[in-house]
Amino acid sequence: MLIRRPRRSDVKPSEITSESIYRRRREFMKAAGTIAAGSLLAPQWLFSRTLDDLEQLRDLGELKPSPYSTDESPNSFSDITTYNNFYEYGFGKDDPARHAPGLLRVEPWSVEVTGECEKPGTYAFEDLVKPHRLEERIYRFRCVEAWSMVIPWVGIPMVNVLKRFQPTSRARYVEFVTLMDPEQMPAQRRPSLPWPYREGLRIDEAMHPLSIFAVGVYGKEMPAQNGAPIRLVVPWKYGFKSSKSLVKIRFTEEQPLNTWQQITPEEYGFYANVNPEVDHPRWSQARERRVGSFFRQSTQMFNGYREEVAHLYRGMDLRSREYW
Ligand SMILES: Nc1nc2c(c(=O)[nH]1)N[C@H]1C(S)=C(S)[C@@H](COP(=O)(O)O)O[C@H]1N2
Ligand SMILES: [Mo]
Repeated sequence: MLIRRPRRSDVKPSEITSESIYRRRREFMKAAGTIAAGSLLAPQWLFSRTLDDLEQLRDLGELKPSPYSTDESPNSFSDITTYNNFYEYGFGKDDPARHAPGLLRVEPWSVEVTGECEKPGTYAFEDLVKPHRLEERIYRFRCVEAWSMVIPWVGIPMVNVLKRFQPTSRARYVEFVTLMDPEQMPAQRRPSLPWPYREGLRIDEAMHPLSIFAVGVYGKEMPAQNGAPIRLVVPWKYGFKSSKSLVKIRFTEEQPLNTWQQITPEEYGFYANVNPEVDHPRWSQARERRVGSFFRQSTQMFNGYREEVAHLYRGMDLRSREYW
């Protein structure tokens, strides 16, 4: 089934009206003493390109707030959509915003599910998302390059989606693969990376309540440059773990090889948990630059999600290369 909706290329980074409204409403709701951040989606008429353009998605006006959200101030819509890593569109931070919106076709979109599960198959994007209530998750996001942002994602807990595929007892890891299509992703014509981009998680990491499939930011559907129409977000890990524009989910028994580990295993591993005490071989990870702010700030263990996730790594020496 093909659903008509406006192309994401219509979302311009300069289109920040909705963001200021969002912020104002947030302030207002805070003042009014409510914590229902998720209900702060502006009325439909305020947005030209909101998630409710996804006609088939359910109850978008009821975007669910989450206790996992930080109350740190989110970066601007402009920061989030013009300073990106999406090497399929080039290595420059502004390349994705310049090229992805005009080239990436997200309609129709489907995700192939394979490997160790009872319900493999090809799922239309709409069918993947429709049964779930969308949540707002305002997360810290830390790139291994030592910059960070706070991003108000819209998404679905990954566990809720993965459970539907009924992973078998042999499924110990999950692999997440990005679209491979040099027509839509021109840098794939060159072997700058071993395409397609792929990442993986241990199954318990994927099932952790903080892990989400994100389908939007700031209450709008996902901009192309951020990995439309669906990408992972795993906030306690370095940003490279979150594959964009997802087309394949594979349950595996063996630990999958992720793109960056494949290219430079001496620099990147599989786990990539944010850790201020383990430096990158070429730079320190102790501090980070919050995009838009002048001063550097300390990086927190597990990007500030230690309480939630430390138990996943009990007994592992996180300094050892094996767990980089
Ligand atoms: N397919 C794909 N996914 C990707 C990347 C990429 O180059 N290609 N870059 C990763 C890196 S290094 C980061 S920091 C984040 C950036 O996400 P953002 O642009 O939405 O902030 O996407 C990650 N996912
Ligand atoms: Mo990154």
